[in-house]
Amino acid sequence: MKKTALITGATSGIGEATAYEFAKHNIDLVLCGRRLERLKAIQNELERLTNVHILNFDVRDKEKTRQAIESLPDTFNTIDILINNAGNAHGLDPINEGSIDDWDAMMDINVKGLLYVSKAIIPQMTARQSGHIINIGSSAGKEVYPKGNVYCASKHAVLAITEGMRIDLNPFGIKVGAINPGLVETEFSQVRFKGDNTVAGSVYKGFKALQAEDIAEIIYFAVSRPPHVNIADLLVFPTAQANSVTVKKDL
Ligand code: NDP
Ligand code: 8X3
Repeated sequence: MKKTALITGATSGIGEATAYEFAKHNIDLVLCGRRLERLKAIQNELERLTNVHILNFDVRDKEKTRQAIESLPDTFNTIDILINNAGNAHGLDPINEGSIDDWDAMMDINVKGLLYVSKAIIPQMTARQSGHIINIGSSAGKEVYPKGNVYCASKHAVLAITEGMRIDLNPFGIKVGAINPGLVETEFSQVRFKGDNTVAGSVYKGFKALQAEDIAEIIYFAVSRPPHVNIADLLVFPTAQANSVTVKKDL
């Protein structure tokens, strides 16, 4: 039976690559993000391979999030797979210098946004007693690094929520897991450093970072396991990275 996946943050990086990977494997797609032109362009590309519906909303807006998901047409409203991927870091500052706006953005998008999307989709999964939720955490959800403070806290929260979901949704046979990447070369650092491409580019200089496609392949692996297998928690680094602060660079 053909499955339908809803992917948040599908306009770039890991979410976009996951959309391409899923389309290759004939999974129907509901692609979400704020940048409508990008959503349309990706839809245009992927409709050659599978059925694609786009939803344009900001995960910080709980009402818009609910309405967008409620608006899904019959052919797309059975979500078998939810990929909670939308998120970013905003700033890299010591806690004594951090911006409250940056803190709000990270907690509102990475934590509360993930909850709003999940709240809109979980009831149909519990009703059907089936479904698969993958939350994109981070190595920053497993350790705290200097100046990572609130971003790390948001990703620690994603891991706690993932574990809570897995426990509470266990009676319904719903799979829940987290994929936690280390350094992935996406638009992540452009967002973190507010468009300063020199600083953003320097994050990935001198070593081969993970690519969005590497994570997309792992996400597909997770969703394509047999019914009795759930990948609960996976930490993925580039070979050059040993932990958040130990990266072998040849500069
Ligand atoms: P990108 O910046 O390339 O992608 C982020 C995605 O999130 C975009 O599609 C963006 O879409 C979406 N997004 C951001 N804010 C909102 C919002 N308010 N409402 C709806 N969608 C939003 O980064 P990545 O692909 O790297 O990041 C994806 C996930 O992976 C994030 O959760 C990130 O924390 C995590 N991660 C990234 C790592 C890395 O090194 N790159 C490592 C570990 C985890 P749009 O702007 O169109 O709304
Ligand atoms: C993104 C990876 O190391 O910048 O979650 O926090 S890191």
